[in-house]
Amino acid sequence: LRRIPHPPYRIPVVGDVIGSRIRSPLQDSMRFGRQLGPIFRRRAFGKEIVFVWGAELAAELADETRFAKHVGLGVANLRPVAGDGLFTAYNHEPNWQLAHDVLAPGFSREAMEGYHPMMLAVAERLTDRWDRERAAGRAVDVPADMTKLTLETIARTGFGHDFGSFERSRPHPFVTAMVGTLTYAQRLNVLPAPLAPVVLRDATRRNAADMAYLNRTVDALVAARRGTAGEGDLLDRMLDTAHPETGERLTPENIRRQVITFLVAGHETTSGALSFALHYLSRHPAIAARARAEVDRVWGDTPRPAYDQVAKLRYVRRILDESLRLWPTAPAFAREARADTVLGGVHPMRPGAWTLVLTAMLHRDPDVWGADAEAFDPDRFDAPAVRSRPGHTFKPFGTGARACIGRQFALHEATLVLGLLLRRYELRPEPDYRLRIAERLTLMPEGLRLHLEERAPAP
Ligand code: MNH
Repeated sequence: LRRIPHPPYRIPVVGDVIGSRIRSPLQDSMRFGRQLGPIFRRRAFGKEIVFVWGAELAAELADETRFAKHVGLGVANLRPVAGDGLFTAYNHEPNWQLAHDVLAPGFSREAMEGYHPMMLAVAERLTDRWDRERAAGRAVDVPADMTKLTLETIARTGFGHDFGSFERSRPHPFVTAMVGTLTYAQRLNVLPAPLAPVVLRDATRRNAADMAYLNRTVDALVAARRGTAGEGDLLDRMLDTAHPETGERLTPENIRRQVITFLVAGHETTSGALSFALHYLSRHPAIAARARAEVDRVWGDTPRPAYDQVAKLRYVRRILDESLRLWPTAPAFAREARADTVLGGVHPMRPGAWTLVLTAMLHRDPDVWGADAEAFDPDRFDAPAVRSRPGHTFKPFGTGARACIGRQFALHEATLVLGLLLRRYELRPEPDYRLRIAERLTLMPEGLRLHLEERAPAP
């Protein structure tokens, strides 16, 4: 550990508190990373965390023979909510493999094709709303509306449920409760365990109420389905599908955990990714124009693009990739050693020893991304550029066996929505808006509002 640099002003007991703020642990870590280099550590109240963002070290950590997912920090803090659900399960818990095998077909190409009409229907609720806002000359609240969109999408495609988000002026209480538990889980990271119950007494009580609300909502949703035949969505799989080899089924308690997991994991990060992409599009009119031209070319004037027409929006997809490069909305993931090993040839690790990969900084490593790594440029993702980069340098969806199961789902949904929005609107930024990042384990552009204009006719 002594070889690993840490911030210069270390205070006994409390640790590296200078330059640390409770609301921005990630952005603080990014700043420390820039000062301290590709591997560094931070200490708070006796807990020491090692961070890695150098591309070579990160590539080593992606080696599944030496390392595996570590359920720690924010992810572990979500265990009271999500238990042994897919995202928060320990590698050794049998319910991980069981749920993975039962649910993976829900993310196959055929399944995605089935979701496509529902995704489109939800996206049209969004454009209806935005048409009204545009007509009224009102700016739109981007993160709020993207959250409505992505929550309705996962609820409908996965669970045949309608939260009615677009009919509400305030966020659905499910979202408020979810944001509450995510924020709480992040706060626990920053505070020492013995202090948390005292400092966070009110927050802890609110968190218990939030968790109870999430459980009630999900239990009602599951109860409504039991005994009726759904249309083969994720919930049907959870309720009815036995493991193809062992014949095992998910237990009711585990189903509750999975439903919460998918409702949360399935919308919060996609919502952020869409919001960042819209921010950058509003700031780069030439890039927006090029994307719009692609949408016109690939979609023609079909009002409802078909499933196959979405993946053909290659440039729109690069805009998403580039947004996820700069602001990977799940900004870090943890890796633990499977056996005694030496990271980078100099840092010995015992079995179970872990480190946090700072994706948001890995995606800015100048050795990989160049001196202009901070600049938004979707051409970094054209085929020759991708081929010329070393492996394991772009990791917005994590890595290995425990990487994101919803990756294709998110990319299809987000590409479809960006295509529809680009085709319909010119996006104008608020003149004095400066990108600010809200952190609650995930990232979101705070206070982002855009003005919509009817798009200029194609030349
Ligand atoms: Mn998703 C795991 C990022 C969309 C469901 N997701 C992960 C991980 C990252 C991630 C990173 C790995 C975390 C870790 O190693 O600890 N996910 C994203 C991003 C988006 C996203 C950036 C959107 C953009 N995720 C989605 C969607 C769904 C989903 C959509 C569901 C429909 N994600 C999951 C689940 C896991 C996961 C479930 C856990 C998988 C496992 O461990 O088996």
